[in-house]
Amino acid sequence: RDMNNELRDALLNNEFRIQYQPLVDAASRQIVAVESLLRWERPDGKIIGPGAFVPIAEETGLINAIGLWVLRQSCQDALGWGKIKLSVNISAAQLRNPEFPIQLGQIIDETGFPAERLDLEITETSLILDPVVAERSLDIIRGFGVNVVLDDFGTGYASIGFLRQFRFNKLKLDRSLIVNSAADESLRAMMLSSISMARALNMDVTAEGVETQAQADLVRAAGCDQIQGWLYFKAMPAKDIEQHLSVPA
Ligand code: G
Ligand code: G
Ligand code: MN
Ligand code: NA
Repeated sequence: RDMNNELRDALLNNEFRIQYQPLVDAASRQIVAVESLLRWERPDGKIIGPGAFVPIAEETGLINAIGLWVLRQSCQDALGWGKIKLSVNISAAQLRNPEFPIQLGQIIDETGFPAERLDLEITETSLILDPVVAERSLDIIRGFGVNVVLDDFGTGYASIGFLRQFRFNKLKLDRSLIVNSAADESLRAMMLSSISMARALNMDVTAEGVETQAQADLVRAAGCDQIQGWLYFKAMPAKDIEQHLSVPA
C-alpha cells in the first residue's frame, strides 16, 4: 500500500502525535512559547519524524487535513498554558489553499484559543510559489490577530523587500546559520545583519537549534529575543510542558 493511504489511515486512527519544543526568552530564560512538532506513531510503536512523511502528504494534498488536525490539537493542548505563545508550522500546500484562512478561523473559534497567542511558521518557498494567494491569506490571518513568522531564515533567498512585502512579525534564524556562526566570521556578520534588518522592520528574532553554551552566548550578544534548541529543551509531550512553565531553564 502506498504511503498516502497509510497516512490517511493514520489520521483516521489517531496515530499522529504532537511534541512541543519550548522557546525561552534570551534574557530571563523563561519559556515564552512552544513550537508544535508533528510525529507519527505507527501501530508497531515506531515513531516517524515529519521529514519522512510531510513531503508526501504535501504532494498528495493530505497535508491540508493533517495540518488542520495539528492546529486543532495544538490549540486544545496549549489553551491552559498561561500566556505562552504557540507556534505551528504551516506547509506551502496549506497556504496555497484558499479555504485555509476560514478553516483557521473556525479552529480559533471552536477551541477558544486566543488568536494573539498563535504564531504560524511559514517558509519562504511557500510564499514564492503563489504570492498573490499567500498575501491575501496572510492578510486575513493577521486580521484575526495571529502572528506570521518566517521560518528557516538564512537557508534561502529572502530579501529585505520580501520581508517588507509579507510583513512578518518574527524571523527564525535557521540552525545552520547558528551552528556555523561560531567558527565562521562572515556567517557571523550575516547573522548580525539579519538581526539588524529584523529590528529595522520591527520583527522579533528567534535563534533555532542552539545546542551549546557558546552558541547561546553568541546569539544572546547578537541581540536575539528568543532561543530555541537542545541546550535548553528538546521537544516533549504536552503532559510534560506544564511542569516546566514556571521555572527558568
Ligand atoms: O521535528 P523535525 O526536526 O523532524 O522536523 C522536521 C521538519 O518538519 C521541520 O522543518 C518542521 O518545520 C517540519 N514540521 C514539524 N511539524 C510540522 C507540522 O505540523 N506541519 C508541517 N507542515 N511541518 C512540520
Ligand atoms: O524547520 P523547523 O525549524 O521547523 O525545524 C524544527 C526542527 O529542528 C525540529 O524538528 C526540531 O526537532 C529540530 N531542532 C530543534 N532544536 C534543535 C537543536 O538544538 N539541534 C538540532 N540538531 N535540531 C533541533
Ligand atoms: Mn519551524
Ligand atoms: Na525552523
